[in-house]
Amino acid sequence: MTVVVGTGGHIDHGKTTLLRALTGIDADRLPEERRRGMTIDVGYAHLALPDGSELDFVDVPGHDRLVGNMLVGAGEIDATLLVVAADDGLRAQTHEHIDLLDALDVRHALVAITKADLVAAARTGEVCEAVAARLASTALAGAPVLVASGTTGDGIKELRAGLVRLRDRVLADPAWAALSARPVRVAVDRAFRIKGRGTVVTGTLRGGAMARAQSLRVVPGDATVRVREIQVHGVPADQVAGGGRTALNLAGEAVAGLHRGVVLTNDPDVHPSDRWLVRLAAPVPDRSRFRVHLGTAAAEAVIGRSGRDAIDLPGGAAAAVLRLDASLAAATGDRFVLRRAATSGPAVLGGVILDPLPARAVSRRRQTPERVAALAAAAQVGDLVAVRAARMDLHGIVASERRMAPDVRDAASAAALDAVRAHHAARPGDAGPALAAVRSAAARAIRRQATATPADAAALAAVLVDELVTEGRLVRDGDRVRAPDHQPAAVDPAVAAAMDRLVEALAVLAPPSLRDAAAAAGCPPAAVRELERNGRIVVLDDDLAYAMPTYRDLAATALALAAREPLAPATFRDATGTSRRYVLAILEDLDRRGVLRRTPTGHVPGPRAPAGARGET
Ligand SMILES: Nc1nc2c(ncn2[C@@H]2O[C@H](COP(=O)(O)OP(=O)(O)OP(=O)(O)O)[C@@H](O)[C@H]2O)c(=O)[nH]1
Ligand SMILES: [Mg+2]
Repeated sequence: MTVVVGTGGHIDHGKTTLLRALTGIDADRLPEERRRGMTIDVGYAHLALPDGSELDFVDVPGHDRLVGNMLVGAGEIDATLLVVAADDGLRAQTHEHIDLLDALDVRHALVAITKADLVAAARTGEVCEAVAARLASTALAGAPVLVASGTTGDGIKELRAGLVRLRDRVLADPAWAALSARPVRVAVDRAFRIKGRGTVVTGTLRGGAMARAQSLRVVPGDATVRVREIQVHGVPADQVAGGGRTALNLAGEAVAGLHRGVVLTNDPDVHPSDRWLVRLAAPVPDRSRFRVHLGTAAAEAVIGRSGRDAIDLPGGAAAAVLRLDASLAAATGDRFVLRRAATSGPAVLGGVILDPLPARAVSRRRQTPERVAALAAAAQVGDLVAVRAARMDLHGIVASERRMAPDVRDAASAAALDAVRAHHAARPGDAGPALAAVRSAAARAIRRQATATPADAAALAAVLVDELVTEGRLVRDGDRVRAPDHQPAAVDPAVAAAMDRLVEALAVLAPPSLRDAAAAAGCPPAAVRELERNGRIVVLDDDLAYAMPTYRDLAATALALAAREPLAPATFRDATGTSRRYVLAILEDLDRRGVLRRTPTGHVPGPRAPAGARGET
């Protein structure tokens, strides 16, 4: 596991020179950088330590116009090496970089006072004190301050030792262990093509180990790429532990579109999103505009802090919704920076993503200060279990995991039990309502409490009713449900047998006339009505009825055909091997129920067709 240290500090204060003295590597790799003697884009270096491990460096520019590039580097570091020139002291970008590192909550830092060879020791001492005082109120507070010269080499040995101690502090941080337990995530900082080799990207490897031939999602987007080759410091590796700088040679159709800012990951919690619920270090006015920097990406963002989104959090922090002009790869707990070029110097604000996919519609009513504060507290400390619970509480459901917040589950249970009780009250002798009706009642209750698609609500409701049965709060008899204390009136065994015979007679594609079939089975009219009410048969017209399972099959066939192209009666007749009389009655019935819709060219899926059958994906 390799720790990544990012430089910071004012232009020309000696960052790149210091890295060269420490590592022997010139991080200024671009011809223009070498010509002008200044860093323009992020550069990289690494240092082999006596214990055989390595330390990686990201070198950033100090120029005031290149703060965006500074943040590409600072977005994926574990610690910072803040550089201040003894002859110049704290300057504009020293302050700005400190503010940005503080906003990103970079808590591990080492300060190097460079160019000590140019001034008297007393002056160097003053600068040391000034830097320590400036850091006192930031995340970098208490950082050791060392004095060196990048040109004479004085103090470089001590600085290396200081970097080893810095690394050890990072490794001892529980946040580091938590990070390495996460899935793989690489925020791309460079993407380029090498002739004969294809596309190579570089970035800091977050999360656990990565191996050759592994597939990764490209976020944003829905493509995947395959890792063809891994290189660490120019040396091929079959596998790398998390942390550290990595170069990846990638295969897959999406490689051509890779660029700085995209994320390669196998983490299901990383989502492409242009709307985030966030915690800001301090409140800012509704509709203010900022540039947001996250990882190696950036976008323009507008703050939403009106109505439900204007929540104040403990410690002077504030919740807000950020609307971005582009989708970025985001996960709960990610830290970002907001920057605004104000008239009186640049303004910087740090934040944490609370929810990359904030609630919409019905679930928005659940966005209370208490729930958002609970999510913020969990995200702040990176407690993933607590984050999941708090996010479910905020949304009401987690459809993908078929889970509901306790209050939603309670409401849905109450609706299911009420439906059963109401049925028993209306028809005391009846076996109980149909399972489907009870599930529907629960599904409706879920959709009153939380934003859920009809299909998700139905799936959640089905699980819930099963649980109520398991818990003994409901009893299920076939496709009927009843209360545990409900005793249906005993049915005359002779009539029950006649009912069964009739259902069987109607379980064919072309059933006989209902009247004849009932007479043949010995089933009295009241028992026929009972079968219809209980959903065991479907009566299409005075003299045509089907057993329920047969009817369901026919309806499914009709729907499948209609989803492909408008369904003509003759096509349906041929597909089922029945006659015109039957198919017309079935199509009419499905039209009445809204499952199909009649058009001049034939029947098509109707407004109440199950999702997916309407040709929508
Ligand atoms: N005398 C002296 N000169 C130094 C020292 N460190 C850097 N310099 C000189 O200061 C100038 C700027 O050094 P760089 O290392 O490029 O500064 P930088 O902080 O990387 O600058 P940017 O990347 O543009 O922000 C160069 O001419 C260096 O030779 C030092 O310790 N002593
Ligand atoms: Mg430089």
